[in-house]
Amino acid sequence: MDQDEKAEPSGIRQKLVETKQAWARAGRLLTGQHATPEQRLPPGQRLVKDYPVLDLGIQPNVPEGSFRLTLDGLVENPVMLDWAAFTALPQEERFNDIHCVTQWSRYDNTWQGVAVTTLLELVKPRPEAKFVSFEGYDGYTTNLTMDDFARPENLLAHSWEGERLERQHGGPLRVVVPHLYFWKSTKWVKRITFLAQNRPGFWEVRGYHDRGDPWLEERYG
Ligand SMILES: Nc1nc2c(c(=O)[nH]1)N[C@H]1C(S)=C(S)[C@@H](COP(=O)(O)O)O[C@H]1N2
Ligand SMILES: [Mo]
Repeated sequence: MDQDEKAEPSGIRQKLVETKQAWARAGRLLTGQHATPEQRLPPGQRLVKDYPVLDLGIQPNVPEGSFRLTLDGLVENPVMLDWAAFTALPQEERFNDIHCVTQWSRYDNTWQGVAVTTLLELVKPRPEAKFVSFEGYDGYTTNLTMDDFARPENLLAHSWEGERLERQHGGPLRVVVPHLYFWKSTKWVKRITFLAQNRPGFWEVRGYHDRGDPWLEERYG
């Protein structure tokens, strides 16, 4: 395997990726409108009742027994948590709406897991940690600023609507950052790295916006 192949998840649905990249170049789905979160449905979105599945076409099988979550980079206390250690942390619930850049929004989702603020207290990011990079077990990556990650509503979720997250939705563990488009919420999360510099992820290097605020319609960069 050469360096290029290693940098990308293998087995991804290349056609799907190319289509979404072309949409980004063409500014597809943009309405040119802005709104505030008080307007519940962001511009250009439509409400769905089901729960669509969106990923690169690889849904890795990560049994709880072999699950490990690494938090590393610019932190005082880097950790690698197994399933027992993760679920021993204080458990919380969050209730929110989610918004996918491909235009669907889903209201009223209940999640259970560990608050991001709890994890931050555990690892203690250094003051120079201004960005966060995420990696999934499928090789997917994305990025957030520290400010967007540290918000109290954000969760690392193992359950949705009272049941363990299905594998197709990122089980055993996914990130849920509801104030940004859902591509920022890594499924099958494996590693969270704290950085001084921004590190754009899979979609960000393919024309998606660096931040992805749905109410500002930050679909493409
Ligand atoms: N690991 C990983 N996380 C991912 C993705 C992915 O391909 N791999 N896709 C993202 C995108 S584009 C969206 S819209 C949401 C979809 O989550 P869902 O399948 O539970 O609806 O996951 C995000 N997180
Ligand atoms: Mo998405």
